[in-house]
Amino acid sequence: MSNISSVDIFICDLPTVRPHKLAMTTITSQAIVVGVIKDNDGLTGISEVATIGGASYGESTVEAIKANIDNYITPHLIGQNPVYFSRIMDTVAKSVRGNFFAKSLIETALIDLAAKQREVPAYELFGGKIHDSLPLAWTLASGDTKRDIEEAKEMLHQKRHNIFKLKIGSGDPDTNVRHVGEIIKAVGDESRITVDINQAWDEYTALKQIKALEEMGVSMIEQPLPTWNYEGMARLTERFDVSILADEAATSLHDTYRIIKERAGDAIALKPAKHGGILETKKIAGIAEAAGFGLYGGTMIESTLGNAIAASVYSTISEFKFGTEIFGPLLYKDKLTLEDIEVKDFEIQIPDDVGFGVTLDQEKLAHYKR
Ligand code: MUC
Ligand code: MG
Repeated sequence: MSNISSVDIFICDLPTVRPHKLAMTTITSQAIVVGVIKDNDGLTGISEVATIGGASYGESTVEAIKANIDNYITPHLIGQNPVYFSRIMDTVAKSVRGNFFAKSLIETALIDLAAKQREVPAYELFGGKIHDSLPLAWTLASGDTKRDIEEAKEMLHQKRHNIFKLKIGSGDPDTNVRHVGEIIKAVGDESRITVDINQAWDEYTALKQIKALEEMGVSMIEQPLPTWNYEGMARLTERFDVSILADEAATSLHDTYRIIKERAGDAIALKPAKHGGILETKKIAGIAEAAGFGLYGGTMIESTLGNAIAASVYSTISEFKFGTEIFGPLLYKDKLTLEDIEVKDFEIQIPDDVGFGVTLDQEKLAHYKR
């Protein structure tokens, strides 16, 4: 097996098919980072992480990811054997604190390279797949109720999605909850509805609005309170029957352990980038499972490459009580890989090709990189 000869990090901007409105930002173009690691035999491992709204969603920005990899992580990689990705990441962890997105980008490129050296799908390096396909939610977030309803009906018609997540953190809570009611009235019989507040409410707003959402039949409430409010999340979890999902708050293994211990939620949104890679994602899935927490296969809205990485690790996890939302590629006007994602009967199909099953389109990379 051949050792690592180079590490290259590219920042790209990909335009979306429509504005995607969250509490803290509206996405019209997504900043993503692509990692390319080569070995001495000329094989290439590739990976992607996506960030949302500069530094408004989370602490990791694309510029910081690139700078910290180039300066502090790459020196640990050159000359190493990628098959020992676990040992390499253990060494990196001892000298680089935090930087979960950067670590995820590197670890997954190492895994892609190691899998290509062995000519196996990447999931064979962390347990093998359990699922051939997984339920796939779509986020209705155009900012317009009528447009959201039309979009939902079209997705149902195409058998693309029958789980819809509504972004309701921006603007007046009463108006937003009425918007949820209208969508449930229009498509609630054929679909399951969840909401994501992206930390925007205080506890008093949450008490009033979650009661109304629960009565409407919403099946999951995602990150209603700011990340720091563990106690408030625990009180909401205790009070309501509807599931309270920790997303932005559930980042590192240690933060997630605290959520589980304090019951500051009863479900966890997994995302390889926010946890620092696939190995950490599997550990988090394990502690959540041990505590009886439900799992959700989350997304940072990656394009085809990052999405294939999430699909690969989620395929090895036994149960997603709330399904997955790895729809990212469907929100973009274009892609950086030769392959697209495949959706059949409301489920994303897990790619089985070598590595993460995707190849970089060099022309597209050259076009979209900064
Ligand atoms: C989030 O907070 O869940 C994932 C799907 C979506 O629409 O937004 C992202 C971020
Ligand atoms: Mg969320």
